[in-house]
Formats: sequence, structure tokens, C-alpha cells
Amino acid sequence: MSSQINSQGNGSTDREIIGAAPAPDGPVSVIDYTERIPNNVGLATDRRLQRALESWQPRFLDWWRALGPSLPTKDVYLRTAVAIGKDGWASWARVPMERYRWGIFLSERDEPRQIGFGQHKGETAWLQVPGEYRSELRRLIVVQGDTEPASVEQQRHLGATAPSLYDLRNLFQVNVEEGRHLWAMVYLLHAYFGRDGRDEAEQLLRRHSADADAPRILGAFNEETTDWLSFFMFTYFTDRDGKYQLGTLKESGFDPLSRTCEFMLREEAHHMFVGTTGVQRIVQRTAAVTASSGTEDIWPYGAIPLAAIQRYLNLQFSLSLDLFGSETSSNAAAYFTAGLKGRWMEGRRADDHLLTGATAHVPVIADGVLTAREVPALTALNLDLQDEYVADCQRGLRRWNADLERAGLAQRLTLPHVGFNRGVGAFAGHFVSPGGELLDEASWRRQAPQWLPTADDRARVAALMVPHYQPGEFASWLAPPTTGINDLPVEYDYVRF
Ligand code: BYC
Repeated sequence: MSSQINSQGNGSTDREIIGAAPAPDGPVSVIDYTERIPNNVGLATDRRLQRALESWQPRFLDWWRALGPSLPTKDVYLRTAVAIGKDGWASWARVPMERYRWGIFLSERDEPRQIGFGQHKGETAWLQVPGEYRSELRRLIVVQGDTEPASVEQQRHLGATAPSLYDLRNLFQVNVEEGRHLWAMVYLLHAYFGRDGRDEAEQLLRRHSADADAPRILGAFNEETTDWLSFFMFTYFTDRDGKYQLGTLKESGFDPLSRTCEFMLREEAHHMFVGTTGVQRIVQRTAAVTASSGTEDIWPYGAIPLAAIQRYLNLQFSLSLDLFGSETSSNAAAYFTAGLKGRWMEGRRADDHLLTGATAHVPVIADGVLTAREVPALTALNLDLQDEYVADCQRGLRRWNADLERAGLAQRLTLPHVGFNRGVGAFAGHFVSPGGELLDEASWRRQAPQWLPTADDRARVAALMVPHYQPGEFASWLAPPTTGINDLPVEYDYVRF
């Protein structure tokens, strides 16, 4: 079977099919680890595709060595996907990181799936790329793929200042899996998009986070992740955007994309865990030190004041909201109608899954007033996803606030208004306070140091970022976790040097 672009009709004149899916070879629940590129997509049956990916592999490894984790290590206790079925899908071992087996894994499908939304609703999901949607699908896959190596680049130097071996290991687990998620998108580009797919796969290694000439595509992936407070906020808020975007791509009518995203979501759950528990452990320490010291200025105690945590939270939440695109988007409407990108939990939505006559309200700022405007629901789908995401973000805050309450403190963490500090969409260019008040630029800027991390916050957080690499040792600014990884003790030497 060939990965070459081959145009062939499928019986209808306007539905040109381009690219061919490699047929699974053997049970897809088993991943073949005897091959250079572990996979469950029958790569060995498609020599051309296999050769193309094997020639991309050394370039990926060059990129990993140049822009992946900078801290030299001997090995790391990592999980690696070994099967696709629900039980026992991962194996755990000490692995030298550059020998991690990055591979290509798609979720199992017992029977052909039906497209659940848009104008192709009810049709069998496509095993190949419909010609008329080729560029849109490629664009979605490239945007998704671009974020994965970007996050590894952003987190490259964090290993030098990890608060414990446990946390260092979690960082590296996230990093290798983001690398694997890049593989997932590169596989789709190589297998289904011919020459321009291969070109895009090259570009994914050429753009770099914050590179002046070739930056990453989406804004939040060009920001620096300078310290572990930012890292935990990133894994809480920005990885969570990843969860929601992958959830919509999992609904896609293009079955290989759907199956790829389904498996990525399984790995993603650990990234959510790292963010939720990471911030929680910081909040627990902050709460304990604030309560025992009787002051909110707990920097001298080697802990992070709640006000600074709130400012970091405000920043990462607002940057992450920008990743949803504009509240009103004809791109989003086109993706949905074409069956390329669905809604979060599309199957659970109690409507016609077409939305042709439906309307929704989106925020607008008109004559200096924040109000709402009715638009076709199809064009408001970025906002629909953003709303789901915001509700999910709120759940973590409830958990963190419960720790503040348990410590007997009156202060609480809050999500800022969705219009705060926005660079994309209806609020871009406006000056909204975290409380949702529309301000003039001067008064917003005057108050910004109360709302966003200041140079002083960053310097004080940076001063706390001292590595703790003795097994069982933890930095002063966060509580130890309650349990270790994969039932190992918290004191286990998860990383060896
Ligand atoms: N920065 O119609 P609009 C993850 C562009 S994170 C820069 O409003 P649309 C991960 C947009 O591309 C998830 N540019 O938006 C997390 C468009 O440009 P074109 C990543 C932006 O297209 C942590 C124009 O503005 N996955 O996985 O409806 C660690 C007008 O756009 C931005 C995806 O995002 C921005 N923030 O929606 C590791 C899923 N926002 O096309 C990994 C795939 C918009 O006119 N992507 N623009 O040149 C998509 O679904 C959509 O492209 C977006 C934008 C949701 C991103």
C-alpha cells in the first residue's frame, strides 16, 4: 500500500480521496516493538511510508538532543505504551531518555464508526482524506502537531531546578509523551498527505518556541516556562486546552485522526494530574505556612504567597484562553459542518448535531460596554469549547480552595474574567480587569502589577528554584505528594544521574 498522493474517485465527483491508510497488520491491540519505529499501524506493510518515517526519525532525535531536556541523566523511571487495550497498556522501567521508544499508536476500533455531526452525519468515517477537506485537515493536524514539540522546548531547562526527583520524573514523562504526540501527528502527515505532509513534518522540527524567524504557530507556545510554578500552571491550564482540542479532534470524520487523538488523550490524563496536583501541593504548603506564620508575606519562609500564585494563575489562564481562537469563527463553523472537528462530548449533546438553524450568544464590547450578540451557533463553536474548558478549570480551583479552607484561611483562588488580558477574540485590544470591569488602558496598566506576575515575583520565585535531587527530598515551597508513581514509594530514586 502506498503513501504517495494518489487521486482516486470514491464514486462521487466532488469527493476526491487522497492518500491511503496502511492496513493494520495483526491485532491492533498489540504494538510491534521489534521494529525501529514501534507501531500498531502495520508500518512494515508499507515500505515507502516506513522509509519516509525512518528518515524523519534521526531528525527527530537530533531535535530532541538539541532542544529536549537539557539536564544530563543516566535513566528515568518512565512509562511506555505497550498495548492499546484498556488494561495494562503501559510498561514501566528505568530508561535512558534518548532511548525512549517513541512510536505510533492508534486506538482500537471494533467496527466502522459513523460520523456524528455536520453535513456527513451518519456516513461511515473516512479511512482516507477527502480531497475537498485536505488543506483544512492538514492545517488542523499541523497546528496540533506544532504545540507538542513547542512545549518540550519551553520546558527544556526546568530539569536544572526540579523540586524533587519525583517531580523531575514527571516533567520528563510529560516531555517524552509530548514528543510521542508529535510522532502521532507526523505519522498522519506522512501517511495521508504525500509530499506536502512530509514538508510540514520537516517544518514541525524547524519552527521553535520563541524563535524570532520561525516561531511556533500559537501564542502561548512562544512564552517562556521559566520556573516550576509556571510549569505546573502550564500543565494545568495549557495542557488542559490540549485535552479539549484533542477531544474535539477525536470526534473527527477522518478516522485515523480520531483514533490517534483517542490514544493521545489517554496519555494526556497524566499531564492533567501533574498540573492539578502540582498546583495543589504548592497551595498546601502556602496555606500551611500562611496559617502558621500569621502573615501573607511568606517569601522569607521559602514559600510562595497566595497573591503571587493568583497572578501566575491569571496569566496562564488568559494565555490558554487565547488558544481557543475567536469566539466567533467561520473556520470553526466550516470544520464542524465538514465533519472535521466536533464538539466536546459530541455524542452526549441533545441536539441535531447539525446546528444549521441554531443560534448562540457571544460576548462583544460595543460603545465601551461589555454585552452579548446573537450569532449562528455554528460560528460560536470555539466559545462552546472554551465554556466547557472554563468549567473544567473551575473544578481544580475548588480542590485547591478546599485546602485553603482546611488550613483555616479566608483567602480563595479565583479564575479571572475571560476577558482579562486577552490577545485573541472579542476582548483583544480591550482592558478588562480580573473582576470583569471594562477599564481604560491607563488604569488597567496601573493595576496590572496586582494582577499579573511582576518582575519581583519572578525574581523571588526564581530564587526558590533550587534543585532537590536526594531521593525523598522536596523543596520548601511545595508539599510532598501523598503517593509515589506506579505504587513506588515517594522516596524512590525516579531519576538517576
Ligand atoms: N495564536 O477563526 P479563528 C496542546 C489564528 S494545545 C496565534 O479565531 P480558529 C498542548 C488561526 O489559526 C491544543 N494564532 O480560530 C498543550 C487563524 O489563522 P488562519 C492544540 C491564532 O481557526 C500543552 C486565525 O487566527 N491544538 O495540544 O477557529 C502541551 C483566525 O482564527 C491563535 C489545537 O489548537 C493563537 N492563539 O481556531 C502540549 C487544535 N488563535 O487559519 C500540547 C487544532 C487563532 O486564518 N487547531 N489563531 O491562518 C484548531 O482547532 C484551531 O486552529 C484553533 C484556532 C482552535 C487553534
